Amino acid sequence: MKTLRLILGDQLTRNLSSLSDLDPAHDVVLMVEVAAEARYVPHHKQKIAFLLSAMRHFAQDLLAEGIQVDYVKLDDPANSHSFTGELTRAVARHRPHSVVVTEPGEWRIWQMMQDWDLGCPVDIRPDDRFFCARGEFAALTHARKTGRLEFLYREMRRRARILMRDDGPEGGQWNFDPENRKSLPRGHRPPARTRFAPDATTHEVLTLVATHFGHHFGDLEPFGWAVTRADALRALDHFITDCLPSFGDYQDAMKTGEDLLYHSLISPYLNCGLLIPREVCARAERAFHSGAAPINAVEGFIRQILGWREFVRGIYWAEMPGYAQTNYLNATRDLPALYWTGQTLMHCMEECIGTTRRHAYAHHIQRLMVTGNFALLIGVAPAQIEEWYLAVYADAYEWVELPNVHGMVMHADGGRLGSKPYAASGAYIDRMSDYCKGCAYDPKVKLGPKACPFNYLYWNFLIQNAGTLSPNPRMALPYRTLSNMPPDQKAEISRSSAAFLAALPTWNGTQDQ
Ligand code: FAD
Ligand code: DLZ
Ligand code: SF4
Repeated sequence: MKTLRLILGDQLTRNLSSLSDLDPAHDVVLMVEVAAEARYVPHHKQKIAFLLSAMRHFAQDLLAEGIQVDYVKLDDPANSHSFTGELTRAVARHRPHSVVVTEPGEWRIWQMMQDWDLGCPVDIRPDDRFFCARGEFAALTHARKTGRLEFLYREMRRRARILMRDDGPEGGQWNFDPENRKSLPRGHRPPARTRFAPDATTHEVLTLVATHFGHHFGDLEPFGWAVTRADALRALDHFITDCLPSFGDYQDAMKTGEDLLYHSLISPYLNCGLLIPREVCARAERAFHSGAAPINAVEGFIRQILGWREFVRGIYWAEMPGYAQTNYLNATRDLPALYWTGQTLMHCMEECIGTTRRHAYAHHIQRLMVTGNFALLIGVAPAQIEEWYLAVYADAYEWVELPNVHGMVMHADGGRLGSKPYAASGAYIDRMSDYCKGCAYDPKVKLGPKACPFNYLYWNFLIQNAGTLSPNPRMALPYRTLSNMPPDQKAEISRSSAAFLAALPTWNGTQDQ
């Protein structure tokens, strides 16, 4: 009996649930390049190229294994450019007994699957690449209003027996964060990073992307992402050997001209299936046991994957579709044009948008405390800043982008993900980076034309949202400071903020630049 097995672009692993019982003699694997997926938000050119090239390489690997693959290319004249359209056409071509697919990463595709009427049964299987199944998150974190991330993380560590010694945590602590978060010493040079030269398949895809999506945001070349599992494993090895030992120390640091620091750069691979979370955690744990990396680095790294990554996915599936609709702080401002153009006198924003444009990548603190913090402080409409984050990063899929932006950055979920907004003034950016040294503004100046905009925008944000945020016990300290502030200083903060915001161009709605 013939089964048609649809593999989506973020499901590029041979160990996928939808391939587990594949019968090479009868079954057909379907993979489709569809413009709808590149355009539902205007994805960064490198993101589209990365995924299409990884899909084509994965199809080549399956063919080499003797598996029948029906691969529809983007420039196929008969391509309907949607998952439903291509699956319907493939069912007509192959007349399968059934269709098998692994559950998708995004709600909109999940909804699409519920509406499929293909004339044969459709088996939608769980995605077992994650540590925590979609259905068990709510039960695991139920009845916990605070500390849900920490609870889930410890539970996942116990269950997977990662960094455990007998029944307790390796090193005697679950969390080594207090040892992390150093700023980079003056003159310190992080290691050069392994990049991968495009092969013939990638070159073909780069031309395709330049032709069809040349007007999208971001540089297409130089392109250095791994597009095969073998190269993704090489990238992981390079990280473990050269970067993991210092990952914890400099996890939150930012430095002009150093876009990548000690970060792993593996999120695009984890999210599309080239790497599996379990193997990455196991590899990091081995580095600790062999003495190659200290516990603060290894625990800090594993917590990002076993803790945060699982937690945001759990929130997404527990709360969608309503999650995306909330707007706790009633933020309505249009996205400033500088997010797309990178043109601004704020050096920190210029750097973080610059790395985004060059690499389809920025590290966590750049996303959270610079571009995210700015959007929070000026009250950008959540849907607009969410679309930007979903479009510009090679690792962005809604299940992981939305909770990070809607919840962690914008506090639009009223605290479902984090108990308070990560609002910060210029002092934080000055402490964790060297950005302020090259800036037109001064982080030590609070008001007036030389003042760092983050300084007055921070207090303006607290003033504007006092009704909603001041009752939050975790916001008690800044609101106490605000209540002791002289009225004329508050008035000046409001004036400086209004003048700054009035001069901030908004986006005209097209991606052409
Ligand atoms: P490292 O710093 O080396 O961390 C290791 C791994 O931990 C990452 O590869 C990632 O898989 C995981 N991780 C770390 N933090 C998080 C987190 N908060 N949520 C989920 N996984 C995490 N991550 C995405 O994968 N896709 C996104 O679309 C995305 N959007 C984000 C938007 C905002 C506003 C913020 C604040 C964070 C976002 N993140 C997203 C999380 C994080 O910034 C990226 O995973 C990380 O920067 C990827 O780089 P890296 O692989 O070098 O990570
Ligand atoms: C992001 C993306 C892009 C740009 N193109 C494709 C594609 O042509 N074919 C495909 O199968 N998947 C693509 N994807 C990834 C999908 O958007 C992703 O699989 C769904 O959003 C489910 O998470
Ligand atoms: Fe950013 Fe303010 Fe520092 Fe300039 S002074 S780099 S705007 S934090």
